[in-house]
Amino acid sequence: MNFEHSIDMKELKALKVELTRFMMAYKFALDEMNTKINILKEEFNYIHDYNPIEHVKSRLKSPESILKKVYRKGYDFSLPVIKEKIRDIAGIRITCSFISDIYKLSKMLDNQKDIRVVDYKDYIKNPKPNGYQSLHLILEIPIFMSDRVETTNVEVQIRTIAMDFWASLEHKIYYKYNQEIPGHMIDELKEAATMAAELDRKMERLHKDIIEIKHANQEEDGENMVLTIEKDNIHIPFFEPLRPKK
Ligand code: 0O2
Repeated sequence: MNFEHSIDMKELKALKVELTRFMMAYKFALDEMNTKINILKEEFNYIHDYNPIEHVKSRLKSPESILKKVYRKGYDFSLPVIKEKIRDIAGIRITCSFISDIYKLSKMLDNQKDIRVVDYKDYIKNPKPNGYQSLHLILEIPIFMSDRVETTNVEVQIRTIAMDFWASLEHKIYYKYNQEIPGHMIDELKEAATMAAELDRKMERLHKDIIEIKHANQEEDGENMVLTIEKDNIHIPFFEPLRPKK
């Protein structure tokens, strides 16, 4: 009996190690993606002089939620099947300032050599019947572990502040009413989604106008060139070839 018990414990320990390594790959995938997104954000901020990314939130799906999803979808309870079928174990939600930023950002991610976009769902051009809008990407990225390279899926949802506001309220209502939302609320939510989309379009138009005015007013400032990287100012000495042409 003691012998049997020790075998069980060994198996349990092995399972724990296997599960931990499985989840770790997704945690590293999130770390890697967060670094990539931060670099894009800082570079974009510098080039275009505004911040396209308002907020980034990442989460690992809990083992309980993963198992619930496996059960709900009727998949086999095995790690290779879970890895192949459940593609949102690592999830990142990016909130952008404007709709055009969403597409710029998704293109920038797509252009990265080590990222492969394996699925692309545009719920902005084609909103869901309930009004839900967002751009969904499933990415595949390599994670370099000590003894192997693990190709890992990450789900990226990119949306504007208005879309995010709508989705979080809808999510709350959905759970509050236990998935049976009263008819008048469904209509009102849809109306709110249309208004949110109109607000996004208006804000984008205003933003474009502001940028145009800014460019028109920009003074030529060749004699005072300072590069600011993080908090360090690097002064470029003025000499003739750098003088801006009139
Ligand atoms: P959670 O807790 O946010 O992760 P999938 O079920 O993922 O295999 P599906 O249904 O094709 O495949 O995925 P889709 O359409 O890309 O949507 C997945 C995620 O998008 C959801 O994850 C939500 O986060 C979000 N989403 C999709 N539709 C809606 C919606 O109508 N309202 C809101 N508020 N969010 C939505 P999960 O797994 O449902 O939940």
